[in-house]
Amino acid sequence: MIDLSDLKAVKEALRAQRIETPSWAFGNSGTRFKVFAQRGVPRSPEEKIADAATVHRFTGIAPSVALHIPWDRVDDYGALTRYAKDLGVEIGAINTNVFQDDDYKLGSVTNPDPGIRRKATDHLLEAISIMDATGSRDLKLWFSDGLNYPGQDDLRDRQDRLAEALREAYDRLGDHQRILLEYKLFEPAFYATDVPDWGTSYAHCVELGPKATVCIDTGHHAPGTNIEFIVAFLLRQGKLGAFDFNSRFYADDDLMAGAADPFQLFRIMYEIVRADALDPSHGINFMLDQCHNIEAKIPAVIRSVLNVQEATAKALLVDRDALRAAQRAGDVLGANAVLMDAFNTDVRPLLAELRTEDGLDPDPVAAYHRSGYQQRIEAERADGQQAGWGA
Ligand code: AOS
Ligand code: ZN
Ligand code: ZN
Repeated sequence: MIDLSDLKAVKEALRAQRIETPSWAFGNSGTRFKVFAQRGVPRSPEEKIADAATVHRFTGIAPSVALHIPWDRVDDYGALTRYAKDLGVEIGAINTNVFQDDDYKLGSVTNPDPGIRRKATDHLLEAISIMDATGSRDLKLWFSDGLNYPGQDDLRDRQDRLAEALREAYDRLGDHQRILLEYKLFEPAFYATDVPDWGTSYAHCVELGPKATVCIDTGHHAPGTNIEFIVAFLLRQGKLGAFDFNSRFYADDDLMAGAADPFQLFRIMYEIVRADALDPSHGINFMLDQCHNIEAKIPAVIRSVLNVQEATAKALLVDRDALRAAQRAGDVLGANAVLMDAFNTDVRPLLAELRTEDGLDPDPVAAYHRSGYQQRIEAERADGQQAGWGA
């Protein structure tokens, strides 16, 4: 059993933890079959930011919100940034969208038509200009580009086109800005995807230079993939830039982080702790990328933040000296037991204590329900808008 009495260092590490919420998690979303509308969802980027600020108010560890262009397009990004600041949050990663336009049927930056490639690359450059105005560090790129049929286009030419667009965006980055290149095994393309896996993303990032790093979306792998290995590998190479946390049972389900496989989340967070990469100064952006199709959105985002926090607390509890000793001694069962001991520890009392010490409610979800915020937004926001996916 782990001794929970003297945990000063663990608490300090948890206090420094930061999780970024996605603006699109607060809006209506659904599957390709149906979008179930909810009452009180945001009608504007400002209202999404207000909801993100509410999540931060109850959790204390979610002080930034990622935007998505064009879903969060406004005339004055400086004003939006100030609005966010006044509510106690910052604007985080800027996500691009080169997947919701008829022009992109055959791809965006890898499209065989140079005119369409130009349009897609210009969107990436526009996103960097928005980052200049918001002070954002991260440009997050996910390309839906790919092929449905063998022979449809030239696999290798498409890599050249991708590299060319990435280079143009990279060269436009300011000193403190960087590219996060996300990968995804399949969907919407089914035969071949142009950035299908971490290796492809990693290779492009290496080619680009130090300001390009990989974003791991936990829902974007084949079943059974050992994600913590990818985390460990990329950390060792200094090429892990960010996470899009969410849960998957089958494909890119975008369910709440830590809901489907809390053990996997713990194993991932252990690799982060193992590399001393939890602190924001290390530069990893721990984001959520989720859509709450049937559950209430704000409590679901709060729950997800808490799930990541719980997995982190358990990872911090791993007795690393004992683990290393067992590993060096070749004690297979002993080493495994050290890890499982931490995973099986109930960290909820510790986290409740931490929140109370920091002036937060020990139970953020219950506090949210008591706060009256949900009733207020349901009354104030007559008709919400789509998050974008169902639009
Ligand atoms: C798509 O499957 C990805 O997970 C992206 O991160 C996407 O850009 C994000 O969900 C919002 O645009
Ligand atoms: Zn993602
Ligand atoms: Zn995804």
